[in-house]
Amino acid sequence: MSGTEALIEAAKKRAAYAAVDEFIRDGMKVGVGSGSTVVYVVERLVQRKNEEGLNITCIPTSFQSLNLINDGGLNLGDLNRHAPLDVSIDGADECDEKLNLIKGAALTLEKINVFNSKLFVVVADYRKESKVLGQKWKKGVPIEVLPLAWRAVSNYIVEHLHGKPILRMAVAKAGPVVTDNGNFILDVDFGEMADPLKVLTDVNRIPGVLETGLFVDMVEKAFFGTADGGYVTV
Ligand code: ABF
Repeated sequence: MSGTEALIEAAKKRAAYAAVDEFIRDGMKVGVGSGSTVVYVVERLVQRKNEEGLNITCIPTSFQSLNLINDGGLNLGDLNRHAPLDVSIDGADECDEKLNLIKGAALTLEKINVFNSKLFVVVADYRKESKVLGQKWKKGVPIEVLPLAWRAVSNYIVEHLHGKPILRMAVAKAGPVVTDNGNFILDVDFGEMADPLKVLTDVNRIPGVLETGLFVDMVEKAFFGTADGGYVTV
């Protein structure tokens, strides 16, 4: 691991540990997001279970987070039994100064958990913080689409919303990435988004779109691990 990679990993870990320690209490129902920063969230939850007997129920957002919960020996719950959740903790690909987010491919289950949580807390390293969405994350906004409609949705976005969509392909471009829900992902470059709510609303009204990876006005607090060995909260 290079020096920069080590700094980034340490920053993710500090953000994750700080968020868990501030927000998670015994008996809570906790939404567990996806991604590499969430690995440290679960690591800290497991530590606290072993050290202080923390007893919580975790509701996953992906196959990855389901495995993390099970491998860590945490109690597994599901949304139908446990909503409303007390808090969800998740990563992000970009977070603007109003705490709006661009999220990743597990966006639909992540958004469902967040919508059904009393609080949503974001954990990330310093590279993810920006003024305006689209300023830093250049891979586009992920949109989960039904496979039979991907080309129609893509064409509509080009013609009417002036976005540049790319169908996300699996490694070696053998075929499209398939989500945990059996759908495809369009990564759409909308440039910088001064009004992400408008983009979200315009996209979500297209038939065939399941959900969009823009999380607008959902975050309670964000923790960013910094490059100097600390973390900041917004
Ligand atoms: C996930 O966290 C995704 O929504 C987003 O893409 C990601 C951030 O990943 P990482 O923590 O690996 O940087 O929930």
